[in-house]
Amino acid sequence: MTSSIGDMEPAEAESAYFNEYPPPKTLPNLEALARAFIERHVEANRRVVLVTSGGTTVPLEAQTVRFIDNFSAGTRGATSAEYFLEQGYAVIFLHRQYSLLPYSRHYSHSTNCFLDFMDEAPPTSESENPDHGRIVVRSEYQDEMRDVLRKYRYAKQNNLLLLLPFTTVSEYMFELRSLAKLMRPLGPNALFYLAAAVSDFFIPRHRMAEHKIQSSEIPANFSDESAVASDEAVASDDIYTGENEPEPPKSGKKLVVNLDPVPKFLHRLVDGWAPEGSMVVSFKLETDPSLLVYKAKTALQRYSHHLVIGNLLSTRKWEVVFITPDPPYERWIRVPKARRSKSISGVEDQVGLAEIKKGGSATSAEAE
Ligand code: PAZ
Repeated sequence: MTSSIGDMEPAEAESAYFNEYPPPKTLPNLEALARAFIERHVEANRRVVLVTSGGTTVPLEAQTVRFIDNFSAGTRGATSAEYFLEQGYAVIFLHRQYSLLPYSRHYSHSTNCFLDFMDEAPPTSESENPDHGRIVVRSEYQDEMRDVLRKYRYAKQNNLLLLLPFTTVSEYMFELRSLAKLMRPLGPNALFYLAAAVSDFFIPRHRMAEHKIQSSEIPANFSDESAVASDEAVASDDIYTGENEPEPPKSGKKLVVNLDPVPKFLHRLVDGWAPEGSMVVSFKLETDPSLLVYKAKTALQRYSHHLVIGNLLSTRKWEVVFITPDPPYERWIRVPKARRSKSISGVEDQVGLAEIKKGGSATSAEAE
């Protein structure tokens, strides 16, 4: 690739990007699962939403030891997927591997260890061995867990939820493109709800180190052949991910990383990949409150889609701003203070999906 992807038109940037990377090995399998899922719901004339969730990684090495990550636990996506299911949608949940999932998020390993919800039941008869008693859900959690379990089972048994993972930004891009194209038969019954935190920068494959980047000089007379075959041994040039720039000092421990912009996939989704008449909702995360509305409005103008939901890192669980092409253009939605308490399982619900009913109006979590 001679010119930078950032300087190209969206369609040109798309082919440059996708030609540079091999598709993920799992893509054919993922496509087969998605095709069958979509066909089933086209037949049932059901609305299908593609929810993206979690952060993408940018590997620094082809055999990846180090990577740059994007912030996102997957709470927004997983919570929203549950609401979509409740509204009668089938959900394709494209998520960062090991991030939060619909329903199980209530009992995740990181915030709410599922073991804390369990107990050993007392023996029900004298003959029952107390050392091999039954494990039960603690009485105070029974109602909430029953509710979650029933909804989870319903979604599973009725094939309403398809879980598809990604890790790197290029996996995400390949999968998003394939899924959007596969969703074409859905037409206006398709909705894209893009809550994933996608890297804006990446290292092009041709500039990426193959092996683990070394922090110290490998001696020139290094000749241990068995070690050379391992991933610990690389030429010291690999420490530098830049191109046409001066070599880094060989003795220094600085790692200079030179990143290219990721092509603006939203352009291609709206203008090319997604079905005619489908709805596209994107999210915008900022940390500087003075930038949020400006950035969200700019995104809406640039990509001409239907809705940008803006949120700030520090307040994202309690307030979001909806930016729309039609009046009221900017609308804040806040969870009232009294409802900001944690649920029994300790996982906060969030603003977001309850307000997006295709063709309907916002209902819940109105501004204070
Ligand atoms: O996954 P989470 O609940 O921890 O965070 C959700 C979020 C802040 C990543 C999401 O609401 C969002 O803003 N996604 C888009 C991020 C972006 O601007 O790239």
